[in-house]
Amino acid sequence: MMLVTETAEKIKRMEIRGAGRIARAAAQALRDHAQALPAQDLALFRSEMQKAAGILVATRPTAVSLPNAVHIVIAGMEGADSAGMAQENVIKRADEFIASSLHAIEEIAGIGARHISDGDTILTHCNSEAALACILKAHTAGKEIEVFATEVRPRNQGLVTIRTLNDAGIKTNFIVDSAVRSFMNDIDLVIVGADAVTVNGAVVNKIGTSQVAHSAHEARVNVVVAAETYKFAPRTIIGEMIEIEERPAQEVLPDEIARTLPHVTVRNPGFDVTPAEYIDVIVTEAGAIPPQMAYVIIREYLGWGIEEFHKTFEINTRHDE
Ligand code: RUB
Repeated sequence: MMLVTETAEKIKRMEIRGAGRIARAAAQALRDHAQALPAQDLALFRSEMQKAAGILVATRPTAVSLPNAVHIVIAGMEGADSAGMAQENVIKRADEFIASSLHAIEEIAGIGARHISDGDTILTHCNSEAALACILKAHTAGKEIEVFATEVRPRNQGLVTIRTLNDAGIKTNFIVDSAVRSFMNDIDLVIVGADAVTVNGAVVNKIGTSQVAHSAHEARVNVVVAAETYKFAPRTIIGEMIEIEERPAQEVLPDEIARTLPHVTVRNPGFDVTPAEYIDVIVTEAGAIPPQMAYVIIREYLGWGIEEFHKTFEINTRHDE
Protein backbone atom coordinates (compact mmCIF):
# COMPACT_ATOMS: atom_id res chain seq x y z
CA MET A 1 0.00 0.00 0.00
CA MET A 2 3.10 2.24 0.30
CA LEU A 3 2.92 3.43 -3.30
CA VAL A 4 -0.78 4.17 -3.02
CA THR A 5 -0.47 6.18 0.20
CA GLU A 6 2.54 8.02 -1.22
CA THR A 7 0.59 9.05 -4.32
CA ALA A 8 -2.43 9.93 -2.19
CA GLU A 9 -0.27 12.18 -0.01
CA LYS A 10 1.21 13.90 -3.05
CA ILE A 11 -2.27 14.57 -4.42
CA LYS A 12 -3.45 15.90 -1.05
CA ARG A 13 -0.41 18.18 -0.72
CA MET A 14 -0.96 19.28 -4.35
CA GLU A 15 2.51 18.10 -5.34
CA ILE A 16 0.54 16.31 -8.01
CA ARG A 17 -2.25 18.61 -9.14
CA GLY A 18 -4.46 19.39 -12.12
CA ALA A 19 -7.32 17.06 -12.96
CA GLY A 20 -5.55 15.12 -15.73
CA ARG A 21 -2.33 14.59 -13.83
CA ILE A 22 -4.23 13.49 -10.71
CA ALA A 23 -6.14 10.92 -12.78
CA ARG A 24 -3.03 9.48 -14.39
CA ALA A 25 -1.17 9.36 -11.06
CA ALA A 26 -4.08 7.44 -9.49
CA ALA A 27 -4.16 4.98 -12.40
CA GLN A 28 -0.41 4.48 -12.11
CA ALA A 29 -0.65 3.92 -8.33
CA LEU A 30 -3.39 1.31 -8.81
CA ARG A 31 -1.32 -0.38 -11.50
CA ASP A 32 1.77 -0.55 -9.28
CA HIS A 33 -0.31 -1.74 -6.34
CA ALA A 34 -1.94 -4.49 -8.41
CA GLN A 35 1.46 -5.62 -9.61
CA ALA A 36 2.86 -5.74 -6.07
CA LEU A 37 -0.07 -7.75 -4.66
CA PRO A 38 0.12 -11.55 -4.62
CA ALA A 39 -2.31 -12.81 -7.28
CA GLN A 40 -3.53 -15.89 -5.42
CA ASP A 41 -6.84 -15.15 -3.76
CA LEU A 42 -9.38 -13.28 -5.90
CA ALA A 43 -11.52 -12.01 -3.00
CA LEU A 44 -8.44 -10.75 -1.18
CA PHE A 45 -7.05 -9.14 -4.32
CA ARG A 46 -10.37 -7.40 -4.95
CA SER A 47 -10.70 -6.08 -1.43
CA GLU A 48 -7.09 -4.83 -1.40
CA MET A 49 -7.66 -3.01 -4.68
CA GLN A 50 -10.93 -1.50 -3.42
CA LYS A 51 -9.12 -0.25 -0.34
CA ALA A 52 -6.43 1.36 -2.48
CA ALA A 53 -9.07 2.89 -4.75
CA GLY A 54 -10.85 4.34 -1.72
CA ILE A 55 -7.67 5.96 -0.43
CA LEU A 56 -6.99 7.59 -3.79
CA VAL A 57 -10.54 8.82 -4.39
CA ALA A 58 -10.67 10.36 -0.90
CA THR A 59 -7.72 12.70 -1.57
CA ARG A 60 -9.51 15.56 -3.36
CA PRO A 61 -13.25 15.75 -3.93
CA THR A 62 -13.80 17.96 -6.99
CA ALA A 63 -11.86 16.65 -10.00
CA VAL A 64 -14.14 13.96 -11.46
CA SER A 65 -11.23 12.69 -13.52
CA LEU A 66 -10.04 10.99 -10.32
CA PRO A 67 -13.04 8.72 -9.56
CA ASN A 68 -13.53 8.21 -13.31
CA ALA A 69 -9.95 6.99 -13.76
CA VAL A 70 -10.20 4.79 -10.66
CA HIS A 71 -13.52 3.38 -11.89
CA ILE A 72 -12.11 2.62 -15.34
CA VAL A 73 -9.10 0.79 -13.87
CA ILE A 74 -10.93 -1.05 -11.08
CA ALA A 75 -13.68 -2.20 -13.44
CA GLY A 76 -10.98 -4.46 -14.92
CA MET A 77 -11.63 -6.82 -11.99
CA GLU A 78 -15.26 -7.37 -12.99
CA GLY A 79 -15.83 -10.75 -14.55
CA ALA A 80 -12.33 -11.98 -13.70
CA ASP A 81 -12.43 -15.53 -12.39
CA SER A 82 -8.98 -15.59 -10.88
CA ALA A 83 -6.74 -13.18 -9.03
CA GLY A 84 -4.21 -13.50 -11.86
CA MET A 85 -6.77 -12.42 -14.42
CA ALA A 86 -7.99 -9.52 -12.25
CA GLN A 87 -4.39 -8.40 -11.81
CA GLU A 88 -3.69 -8.60 -15.53
CA ASN A 89 -6.86 -6.66 -16.38
CA VAL A 90 -6.18 -3.91 -13.86
CA ILE A 91 -2.64 -3.43 -15.17
CA LYS A 92 -3.87 -3.40 -18.77
CA ARG A 93 -6.62 -0.90 -18.05
CA ALA A 94 -4.30 1.41 -16.13
CA ASP A 95 -1.81 1.39 -19.01
CA GLU A 96 -4.61 2.04 -21.49
CA PHE A 97 -6.04 4.88 -19.42
CA ILE A 98 -2.68 6.63 -19.09
CA ALA A 99 -1.93 6.28 -22.81
CA SER A 100 -5.41 7.43 -23.84
CA SER A 101 -5.24 10.40 -21.47
CA LEU A 102 -2.01 11.60 -23.07
CA HIS A 103 -3.43 10.97 -26.52
CA ALA A 104 -6.61 12.90 -25.60
CA ILE A 105 -4.54 15.96 -24.73
CA GLU A 106 -2.79 15.80 -28.11
CA GLU A 107 -6.15 15.58 -29.89
CA ILE A 108 -7.54 18.47 -27.84
CA ALA A 109 -4.46 20.54 -28.64
CA GLY A 110 -5.04 20.08 -32.37
CA ILE A 111 -8.74 20.98 -32.18
CA GLY A 112 -8.26 23.79 -29.69
CA ALA A 113 -5.45 25.36 -31.72
CA ARG A 114 -7.84 25.74 -34.66
CA HIS A 115 -9.98 28.00 -32.48
CA ILE A 116 -7.00 30.31 -32.12
CA SER A 117 -6.33 32.77 -34.94
CA ASP A 118 -3.08 34.41 -35.93
CA GLY A 119 -2.72 37.61 -33.90
CA ASP A 120 -5.04 36.50 -31.07
CA THR A 121 -4.62 37.55 -27.47
CA ILE A 122 -5.69 34.72 -25.17
CA LEU A 123 -6.53 34.76 -21.49
CA THR A 124 -6.12 31.65 -19.37
CA HIS A 125 -6.81 31.04 -15.70
CA CYS A 126 -5.09 28.51 -13.43
CA ASN A 127 -2.77 25.84 -14.80
CA SER A 128 -4.44 23.41 -17.14
CA GLU A 129 -2.33 21.11 -19.28
CA ALA A 130 -5.24 20.70 -21.72
CA ALA A 131 -5.74 24.47 -22.11
CA LEU A 132 -2.00 25.07 -22.37
CA ALA A 133 -1.67 22.31 -24.96
CA CYS A 134 -4.04 24.25 -27.25
CA ILE A 135 -2.06 27.47 -26.79
CA LEU A 136 1.30 25.73 -27.31
CA LYS A 137 0.01 23.98 -30.42
CA ALA A 138 -1.18 27.26 -31.96
CA HIS A 139 2.23 28.75 -31.21
CA THR A 140 4.18 25.88 -32.76
CA ALA A 141 1.88 26.05 -35.79
CA GLY A 142 3.36 29.51 -36.32
CA LYS A 143 0.46 31.62 -35.08
CA GLU A 144 1.51 34.93 -33.54
CA ILE A 145 -0.19 34.92 -30.13
CA GLU A 146 -0.01 36.76 -26.84
CA VAL A 147 -1.29 35.40 -23.53
CA PHE A 148 -2.66 36.95 -20.35
CA ALA A 149 -2.25 34.57 -17.40
CA THR A 150 -3.77 35.15 -13.98
CA GLU A 151 -1.96 34.78 -10.68
CA VAL A 152 -4.51 32.29 -9.23
CA ARG A 153 -4.64 33.11 -5.56
CA PRO A 154 -4.13 31.55 -3.12
CA ARG A 155 -1.98 28.72 -4.52
CA ASN A 156 -0.45 30.70 -7.40
CA GLN A 157 -0.84 28.06 -10.12
CA GLY A 158 -0.36 30.98 -12.53
CA LEU A 159 3.37 30.78 -11.82
CA VAL A 160 3.47 27.31 -13.35
CA THR A 161 1.55 28.57 -16.36
CA ILE A 162 3.81 31.55 -17.05
CA ARG A 163 6.90 29.36 -16.71
CA THR A 164 5.57 27.03 -19.43
CA LEU A 165 4.54 29.93 -21.69
CA ASN A 166 7.84 31.71 -21.16
CA ASP A 167 9.85 28.58 -21.91
CA ALA A 168 7.94 28.20 -25.16
CA GLY A 169 8.85 31.79 -26.07
CA ILE A 170 5.23 33.02 -25.99
CA LYS A 171 4.68 36.68 -25.18
CA THR A 172 2.92 36.58 -21.81
CA ASN A 173 1.36 39.09 -19.44
CA PHE A 174 1.01 38.09 -15.79
CA ILE A 175 -1.91 39.75 -14.00
CA VAL A 176 -3.56 39.53 -10.59
CA ASP A 177 -6.93 37.77 -10.60
CA SER A 178 -8.87 40.96 -9.98
CA ALA A 179 -7.40 42.60 -13.13
CA VAL A 180 -9.30 40.28 -15.49
CA ARG A 181 -12.09 42.74 -16.28
CA SER A 182 -9.61 45.56 -16.87
CA PHE A 183 -7.94 43.62 -19.66
CA MET A 184 -10.94 41.76 -21.08
CA ASN A 185 -11.43 44.29 -23.90
CA ASP A 186 -7.95 43.36 -25.19
CA ILE A 187 -8.72 39.63 -25.19
CA ASP A 188 -9.87 37.65 -28.25
CA LEU A 189 -10.36 34.29 -26.60
CA VAL A 190 -10.47 32.75 -23.12
CA ILE A 191 -9.18 29.18 -22.80
CA VAL A 192 -9.45 27.26 -19.54
CA GLY A 193 -9.45 23.65 -18.41
CA ALA A 194 -11.98 21.73 -16.32
CA ASP A 195 -12.10 19.60 -13.22
CA ALA A 196 -15.61 18.45 -13.98
CA VAL A 197 -18.30 18.95 -16.61
CA THR A 198 -21.84 18.28 -15.43
CA VAL A 199 -24.76 16.88 -17.40
CA ASN A 200 -26.17 20.38 -17.98
CA GLY A 201 -22.89 21.56 -19.50
CA ALA A 202 -21.70 23.55 -16.50
CA VAL A 203 -17.95 23.53 -16.00
CA VAL A 204 -16.31 23.19 -12.60
CA ASN A 205 -12.82 24.67 -12.61
CA LYS A 206 -10.42 26.67 -10.43
CA ILE A 207 -12.06 29.33 -8.29
CA GLY A 208 -12.37 32.51 -10.32
CA THR A 209 -13.15 30.78 -13.60
CA SER A 210 -16.82 31.79 -13.42
CA GLN A 211 -15.84 35.44 -12.90
CA VAL A 212 -13.53 35.22 -15.90
CA ALA A 213 -16.28 33.64 -18.01
CA HIS A 214 -18.87 36.14 -16.84
CA SER A 215 -16.57 39.00 -17.69
CA ALA A 216 -15.83 37.45 -21.11
CA HIS A 217 -19.54 36.97 -21.77
CA GLU A 218 -20.24 40.60 -21.00
CA ALA A 219 -17.40 41.68 -23.32
CA ARG A 220 -18.53 39.24 -26.08
CA VAL A 221 -15.32 37.23 -25.83
CA ASN A 222 -15.58 33.51 -26.61
CA VAL A 223 -14.81 31.02 -23.85
CA VAL A 224 -13.28 27.68 -24.82
CA VAL A 225 -13.00 24.87 -22.27
CA ALA A 226 -10.41 22.17 -22.95
CA ALA A 227 -11.54 18.96 -21.25
CA GLU A 228 -10.89 15.29 -21.85
CA THR A 229 -14.03 13.13 -21.81
CA TYR A 230 -13.02 11.63 -18.45
CA LYS A 231 -13.64 15.07 -16.88
CA PHE A 232 -17.37 14.62 -17.54
CA ALA A 233 -19.30 13.66 -14.43
CA PRO A 234 -21.50 10.58 -14.98
CA ARG A 235 -23.27 10.69 -11.65
CA THR A 236 -24.63 14.19 -12.28
CA ILE A 237 -27.13 12.31 -14.49
CA ILE A 238 -28.70 10.90 -11.35
CA GLY A 239 -28.61 14.25 -9.60
CA GLU A 240 -25.34 13.98 -7.74
CA MET A 241 -23.76 17.37 -7.16
CA ILE A 242 -20.06 18.02 -7.61
CA GLU A 243 -18.49 18.65 -4.25
CA ILE A 244 -16.54 21.90 -4.18
CA GLU A 245 -13.36 21.50 -2.18
CA GLU A 246 -13.00 23.97 0.68
CA ARG A 247 -9.32 24.41 1.39
CA PRO A 248 -7.50 25.43 4.61
CA ALA A 249 -7.94 29.02 5.81
CA GLN A 250 -4.17 29.33 6.26
CA GLU A 251 -3.76 29.40 2.50
CA VAL A 252 -5.49 32.79 2.54
CA LEU A 253 -4.73 34.30 5.92
CA PRO A 254 -1.81 33.35 8.21
CA ASP A 255 -2.86 32.02 11.62
CA GLU A 256 -1.13 34.84 13.50
CA ILE A 257 -3.35 37.41 11.75
CA ALA A 258 -6.48 35.25 11.87
CA ARG A 259 -6.04 34.94 15.65
CA THR A 260 -6.43 38.71 16.01
CA LEU A 261 -9.71 38.69 14.04
CA PRO A 262 -12.14 36.59 16.08
CA HIS A 263 -15.17 37.76 14.05
CA VAL A 264 -13.65 36.89 10.71
CA THR A 265 -14.08 33.54 9.00
CA VAL A 266 -11.93 32.79 5.99
CA ARG A 267 -13.72 31.00 3.17
CA ASN A 268 -11.48 29.25 0.67
CA PRO A 269 -13.33 27.23 -1.96
CA GLY A 270 -10.93 25.77 -4.50
CA PHE A 271 -13.34 25.65 -7.42
CA ASP A 272 -16.45 27.29 -8.84
CA VAL A 273 -19.15 26.52 -11.37
CA THR A 274 -19.44 28.28 -14.72
CA PRO A 275 -22.88 27.85 -16.27
CA ALA A 276 -23.18 26.50 -19.82
CA GLU A 277 -24.45 29.83 -21.20
CA TYR A 278 -21.05 31.44 -20.62
CA ILE A 279 -19.22 28.71 -22.53
CA ASP A 280 -19.04 28.64 -26.31
CA VAL A 281 -17.46 25.29 -26.83
CA ILE A 282 -15.93 22.40 -24.92
CA VAL A 283 -13.02 20.86 -26.78
CA THR A 284 -12.74 17.15 -26.05
CA GLU A 285 -10.72 14.44 -27.76
CA ALA A 286 -14.01 13.32 -29.32
CA GLY A 287 -14.36 16.72 -30.97
CA ALA A 288 -15.54 20.20 -30.04
CA ILE A 289 -19.05 20.21 -28.61
CA PRO A 290 -21.47 22.84 -27.37
CA PRO A 291 -21.74 22.49 -23.55
CA GLN A 292 -25.37 21.44 -23.99
CA MET A 293 -24.11 18.17 -25.46
CA ALA A 294 -22.45 17.05 -22.22
CA TYR A 295 -25.15 14.41 -21.78
CA VAL A 296 -24.15 12.74 -25.03
CA ILE A 297 -20.51 12.57 -23.97
CA ILE A 298 -21.46 10.95 -20.69
CA ARG A 299 -23.82 8.41 -22.23
CA GLU A 300 -22.22 7.65 -25.59
CA TYR A 301 -18.57 8.41 -25.25
CA LEU A 302 -17.73 7.79 -21.63
CA GLY A 303 -19.96 4.76 -21.94
CA TRP A 304 -21.59 4.74 -18.55
CA GLY A 305 -24.77 2.67 -18.57
CA ILE A 306 -27.67 3.75 -16.37
CA GLU A 307 -27.20 0.70 -14.14
CA GLU A 308 -23.74 1.99 -13.33
CA PHE A 309 -25.13 5.37 -12.34
CA HIS A 310 -27.36 3.66 -9.84
CA LYS A 311 -24.86 1.15 -8.58
CA THR A 312 -23.45 2.58 -5.41
CA PHE A 313 -19.89 3.45 -6.07
CA GLU A 314 -18.17 0.85 -3.95
CA ILE A 315 -15.23 3.19 -3.65
CA ASN A 316 -17.01 5.62 -1.41
CA THR A 317 -14.70 6.49 1.40
CA ARG A 318 -14.49 10.19 0.58
CA HIS A 319 -15.69 11.23 3.97
CA ASP A 320 -13.91 8.56 5.95
CA GLU A 321 -10.70 10.49 6.42
C1 RUB B 1 -6.39 22.86 -11.26
C2 RUB B 1 -7.44 23.36 -12.18
C3 RUB B 1 -7.25 23.07 -13.65
C4 RUB B 1 -8.03 21.78 -14.00
C5 RUB B 1 -7.71 21.30 -15.40
O1 RUB B 1 -6.75 22.98 -9.90
O2 RUB B 1 -8.44 23.92 -11.79
O3 RUB B 1 -7.75 24.12 -14.43
O4 RUB B 1 -7.69 20.78 -13.08
O5 RUB B 1 -6.35 20.99 -15.47
P1 RUB B 1 -5.70 22.51 -8.77
P2 RUB B 1 -5.79 19.90 -16.50
O6 RUB B 1 -4.43 23.25 -9.00
O7 RUB B 1 -6.36 22.87 -7.48
O8 RUB B 1 -5.54 21.01 -8.93
O9 RUB B 1 -6.16 20.37 -17.88
O10 RUB B 1 -4.30 19.93 -16.26
O11 RUB B 1 -6.40 18.59 -16.17
